[in-house]
Amino acid sequence: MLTQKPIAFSGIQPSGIIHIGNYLGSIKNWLELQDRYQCIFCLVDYHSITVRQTPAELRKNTEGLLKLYLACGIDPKKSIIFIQSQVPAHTELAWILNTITYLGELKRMTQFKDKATRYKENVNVGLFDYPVLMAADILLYQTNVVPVGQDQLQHVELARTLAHRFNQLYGETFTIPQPLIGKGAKIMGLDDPTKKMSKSAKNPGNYIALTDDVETIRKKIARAVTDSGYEVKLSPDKPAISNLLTIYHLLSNIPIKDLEKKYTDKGYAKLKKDLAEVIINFLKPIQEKIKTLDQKTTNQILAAGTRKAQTLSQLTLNRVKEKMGLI
Ligand code: AQP
Repeated sequence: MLTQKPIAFSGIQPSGIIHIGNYLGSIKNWLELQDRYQCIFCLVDYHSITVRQTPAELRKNTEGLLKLYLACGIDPKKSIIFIQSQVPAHTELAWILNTITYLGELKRMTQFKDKATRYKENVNVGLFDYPVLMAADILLYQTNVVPVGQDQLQHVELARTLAHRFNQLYGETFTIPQPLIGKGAKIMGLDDPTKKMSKSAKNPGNYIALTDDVETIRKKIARAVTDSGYEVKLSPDKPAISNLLTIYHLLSNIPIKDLEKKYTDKGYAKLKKDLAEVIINFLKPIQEKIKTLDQKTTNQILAAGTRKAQTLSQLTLNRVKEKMGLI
């Protein structure tokens, strides 16, 4: 069923509406891989329920995320697209991998520490175990590369460790995956440039969602925090302006040096005003494309992707069970 191309696997949680950080850190790189790799793109809904979701919202966000994948340019003729909870091998392999994962390894995970602080009222076992499920997602498809943002690097490292460990314990079974970190490695929050932009942020002013309308984008960028001073410059002591310049550069392809020159003596307000228009123009074709996608088409794409994912994942799961002596 698969070509001889190396395999790339990645996913996004339907835990909100994806933002330009998800696009620049993740989807933009996916698009570039579609010809060279057999790409498998998952909607990781089991991951998203590690934080409390409203059922109706989760359903809407999952359908919306699928449309956004397609509108951004993920091509179902080239790539396999499916929903994690529709392929049971993911949770089955996660259970198996749990038995070779050490508590200390999971306690070190910065995403767990961060989310356990943010969601104090719901520090559940799933949140702790998230990286093992992610390792299962990746290893089930004999993945060669995992295109993700910088924030997910630690989790991919764990997947590599578990693959090595399993292979040593039970014999060669899993391909060892490599992380692939793109240029838009980490986009920071518009309201707090010391933390990453996050779709589940309480303040919607933290992010620009790919579906935000023109006025919302202008307002959010106008309100984005800035640094002291007035110089438009990429610098560690200017985290807010550096973040805005990075977004501008990645969406327009204009080198940062040229942007710094362009905004010399023009101040932050002009930079923000122009950046808002760059974002609006960038998002326009994506938003237009979403309107053309109907339910019947997306259902057919999902059904085809699920069938392929089920077949592939079962091959690996059967091999794993056999190696372990599970009948
Ligand atoms: N701020 C970011 N900059 C660059 N890349 C990012 N990614 C996420 N935030 C940024 C990348 O997007 C992909 C999908 O992420 P995810 O949905 O699995 O969850 P996440 O990393 O936890 O993203 P969010 O937006 O912060 O979601 P919530 O708020 O639900 O936790 C990944 O490849 C990630 O690296």
